[in-house]
Amino acid sequence: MKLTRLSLAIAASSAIFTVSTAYAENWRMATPYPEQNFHTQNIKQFAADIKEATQGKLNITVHPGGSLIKPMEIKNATRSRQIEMGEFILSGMANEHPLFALDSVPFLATSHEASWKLYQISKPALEELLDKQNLKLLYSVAWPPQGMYTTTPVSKLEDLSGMRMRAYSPQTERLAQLSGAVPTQIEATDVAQAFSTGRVNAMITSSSTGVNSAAWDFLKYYYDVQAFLPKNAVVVNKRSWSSLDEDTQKAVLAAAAKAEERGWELSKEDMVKQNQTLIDKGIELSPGSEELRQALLKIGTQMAAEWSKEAGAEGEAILNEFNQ
Ligand code: PCA
Repeated sequence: MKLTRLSLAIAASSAIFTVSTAYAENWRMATPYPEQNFHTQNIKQFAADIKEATQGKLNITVHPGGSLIKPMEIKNATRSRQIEMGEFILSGMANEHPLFALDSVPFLATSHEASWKLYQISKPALEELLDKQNLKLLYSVAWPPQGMYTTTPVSKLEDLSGMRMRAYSPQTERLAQLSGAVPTQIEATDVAQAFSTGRVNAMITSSSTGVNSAAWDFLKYYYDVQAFLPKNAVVVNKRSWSSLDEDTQKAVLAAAAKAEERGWELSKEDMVKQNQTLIDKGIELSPGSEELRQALLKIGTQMAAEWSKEAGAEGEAILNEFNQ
């Protein structure tokens, strides 16, 4: 076939186009939580920082709220390189390995300070575990402490008996079971619907998720028992990571360190701010009765024993260091 001058021009310009697009990497990142949530806001800033630091060489598009990949599938989608980056809640994967459940052992680490300490101690093991799964840990941020939301007042454990409790991890499921409630796995973005249709009438989560789902529309009580602080992890596929040049990798690591620091601060701020929002919106917020707290503590002790048994020597070493 004879090449016309026009087709030659098109061929030449598309060659230039190919070169310039190969220069800019466009990555997709999936996250589970809604746009307004502080983790999501932090991730958006993280992506913006990377874009700026690399002068547009690495451009990450963030898809929040499980819109691109379902929350529980984000980790595997990143692992298989369906997407390059993802955020997931570590304890959501607790069935894979006890290390993923560590931050959600009730009443082991109940403040941001204790949770940070536990994170630092367990980080090398966590990085290694994720590395084996073809994932590089970029950073991790805790949620505010987890409390109990209910549609009817609860002053003792028996009041939870038979309640339909929303769970988001094997640990919250176990906690519901041991409380005498019936657990149902529901994503954070589906909480409002699950309550309004009567599928659940209780949940364990933070004030952040309570506010993000406008809990005052469908329930009345929040017992701020501060049971544990689960963490989200931001990971990148290892092959995608290796495809970046050294300068870009450095820019990503610097942005990740900043995002981690900012995220923990945001989490502390959100706890105070959203507890107040719940009160302002008419939720009855209380620390919970002594009787309820003692009963939950007892459940926590049992779950800690179960965790230790499962986690073996590695778990014991982490707990020993934490308790020093
Ligand atoms: N919010 C998330 C996880 C922990 C939290 O505070 C949720 O409820 O799914």
